[in-house]
Amino acid sequence: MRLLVTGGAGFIGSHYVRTLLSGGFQPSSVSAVTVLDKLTYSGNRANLDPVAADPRLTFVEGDICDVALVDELMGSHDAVVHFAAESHVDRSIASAAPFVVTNVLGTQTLLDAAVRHRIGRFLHVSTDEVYGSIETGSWTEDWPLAPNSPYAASKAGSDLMALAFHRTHGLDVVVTRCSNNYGPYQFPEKVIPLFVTNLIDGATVPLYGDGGNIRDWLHVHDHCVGIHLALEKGRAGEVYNIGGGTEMTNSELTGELLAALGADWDRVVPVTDRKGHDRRYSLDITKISEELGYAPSIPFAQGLADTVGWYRDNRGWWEPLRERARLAS
Ligand code: NAD
Ligand code: TDX
Repeated sequence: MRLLVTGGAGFIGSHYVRTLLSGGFQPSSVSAVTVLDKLTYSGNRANLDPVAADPRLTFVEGDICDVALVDELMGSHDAVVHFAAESHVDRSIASAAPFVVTNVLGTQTLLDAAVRHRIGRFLHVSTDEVYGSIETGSWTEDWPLAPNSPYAASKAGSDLMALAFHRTHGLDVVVTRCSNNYGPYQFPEKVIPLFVTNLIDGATVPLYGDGGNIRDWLHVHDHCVGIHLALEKGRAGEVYNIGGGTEMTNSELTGELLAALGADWDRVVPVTDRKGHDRRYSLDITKISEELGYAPSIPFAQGLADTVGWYRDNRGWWEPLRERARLAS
């Protein structure tokens, strides 16, 4: 299988490509990988350095909205894993336009080309945020979509577009919806790497609202294992939730991070809440567990300790990115 990976220089996409080319997914029918990435503020070619010399890897710097480029690439591939997106909720509140362009139009551009070239499988990486916010219980895949942020609405648009291309054109589409990822190489604007790098630097951390919002944390490796299972064994036209099974409030998470870095609560600054801040996300992962044998394998305490250690050891990776984040905002 010749695989086209969009957004493969980002946090999750690069973990997927590094693991795939290191033989970390078994079985795997992938023989060659092309990464298509625009290298926006969150894209970083260095994320692929560990596998850069692999002859099976080709890197193409380009935009998923570029119809001619996408058409040319699609013709020489058998399957697509589509990660590329504008991914940060706060940026979508400040300016929604790039989210609609990349997440909706970019996905439609890829889907059109996939139909033209009769691509064998199109795996669309979606998010639990498309379901909205849930007070009690957990979302199953047939839950109605009710996105709240412009980011989530743009992801819901792309998610539904992918499913529509299956129903309308018979394209072999699989959609995965995952919870909050964490791990090494995550851009230091998301809450865990932002807080970790601020604490390492002796700075304060901004906790939104009352700190009671709940997220389900999923190690990026477990997420990628779930994606690969869905790519290899998922049923066409189906949606699979991928969760981590570790729900906690942002205050609880902050407490864990302070403890890991030997800092006190005086480093936490309560700030004005995010507009439209979803209270809780929670995924039911029965379907992917029973059909595809998925189970998260990295305990949160271990994953978080390893992640904190990685940021401690890799200042050279994140320091320039913090400046880039400031310039992009
Ligand atoms: P990221 O921001 O780290 O990476 C996104 C990548 O896409 C970057 O390399 C960027 O350069 C690239 N990109 C952006 N616009 C592009 C364009 N127009 N053309 C080509 N490339 C473009 O994001 P991430 O956290 O790795 O997220 C990857 C995917 O997973 C996204 O689709 C996101 O919605 C989804 N997701 C992420 C999380 C999470 O917790 N991070 C949770 C659920 C779903
Ligand atoms: O400075 C902060 N302070 C704070 O309290 C930031 C950046 C966040 N938060 C809170 C808001 C959220 O409740 O922490 C929680 C997590 O925030 P983010 O890291 O921005 O993630 P979230 O908004 O939950 O969205 C993430 O998970 C779903 C990803 O960014 C999305 O791409 C994914 O789809």
